[in-house]
Amino acid sequence: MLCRPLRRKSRLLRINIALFCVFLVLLLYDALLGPYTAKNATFNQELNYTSAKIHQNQRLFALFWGNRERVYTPHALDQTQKIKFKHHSEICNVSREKLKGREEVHTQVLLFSELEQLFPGHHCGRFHPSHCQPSTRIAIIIPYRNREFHLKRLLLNLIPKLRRQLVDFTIYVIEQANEEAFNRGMMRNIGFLEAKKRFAYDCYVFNDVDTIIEDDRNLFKCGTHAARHLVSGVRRYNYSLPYRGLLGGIVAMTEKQMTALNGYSNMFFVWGGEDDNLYDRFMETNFWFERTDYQDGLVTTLTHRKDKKTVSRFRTIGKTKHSMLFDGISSVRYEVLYEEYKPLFTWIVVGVNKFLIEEEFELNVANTKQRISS
Ligand code: NGS
Repeated sequence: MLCRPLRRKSRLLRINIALFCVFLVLLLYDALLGPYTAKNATFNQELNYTSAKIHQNQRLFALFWGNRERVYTPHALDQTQKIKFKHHSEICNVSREKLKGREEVHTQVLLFSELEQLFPGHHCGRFHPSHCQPSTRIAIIIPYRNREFHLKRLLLNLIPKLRRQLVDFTIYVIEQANEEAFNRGMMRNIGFLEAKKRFAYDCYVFNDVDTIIEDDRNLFKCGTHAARHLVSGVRRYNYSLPYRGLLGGIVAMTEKQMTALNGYSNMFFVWGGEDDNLYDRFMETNFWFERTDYQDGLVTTLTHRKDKKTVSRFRTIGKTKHSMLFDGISSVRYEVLYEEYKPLFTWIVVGVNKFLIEEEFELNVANTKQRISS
């Protein structure tokens, strides 16, 4: 009789002890493995939002609820709006003589902290010349994933050239978080929308992470009548272009031009085609693009292992005339998973859903076909 409640109690005690042990194991895992992974992340990869950026006390929570984190820098957006730069009456004037001209591409890979020391005076990704009033404010959008070496090299080479061009510029690094195939066109669309949300820039420059301008006379600016392609020759093609209609690498567009084209297609996953699709979009509108003069627009592209190409990209290009009406900035769906305002760039990590995007696209194609045939 007496034993029964005791046995129940001891069973309860055993469950409690077991739960406590599980808790201890989790604590140990967090204490031992947590710093290890975070440390590794710092050495190999500084931009690693899943392990390095999850704050220590959030890690246990992440263990239970998955590591999809929403860690916003508090009030960072307000801070960017609050930064006041002295207004100068004298408009910045860049004459060709004051620029350095063509330079050898620097190949070092510095830490972000070293880059920040090298280029002081940047706040939340923005630089504003200190002695004159820039005539234009531009957003530079860099689609990104797993290419930290390239990003560091690009910043090392691009920032000094832009500083000499005396423009007010803000760099946005748009990272696709998913394991899914990379979609450069969509990252460009998202970069445009996210930058526009923060400020109505006069000009949006889309710069691939592996494309480095060699000459500071290749001015980062937009044209009122035409968009601009800032690449006239690529080093690995012996400073020529593989074909005349190439629109890859670096493109500068105003909001008006971007909106008229409905931006880039969201349908080019993996590698290639989104720039050819952009070319076709120009053909369908009244807008056109011009190219930087040959001697100013030479670029070096950094090498990397190319992802497997998809055959479907040619099919998608063939549909541009109709699909550009529903496929682009008007239809891009994404979720901002993380954002951080670093001195040299604003880092925005986004999640996209390939399945939903493709499903919506096919549905729209079918609807269009039906409308045309009836
Ligand atoms: C074409 C791609 C473009 C790409 C261009 C240059 O074949 O997206 O090569 O490539 N078009 C298609 O795949 C349909 S590059 O020199 O960057 O290797 O921009």
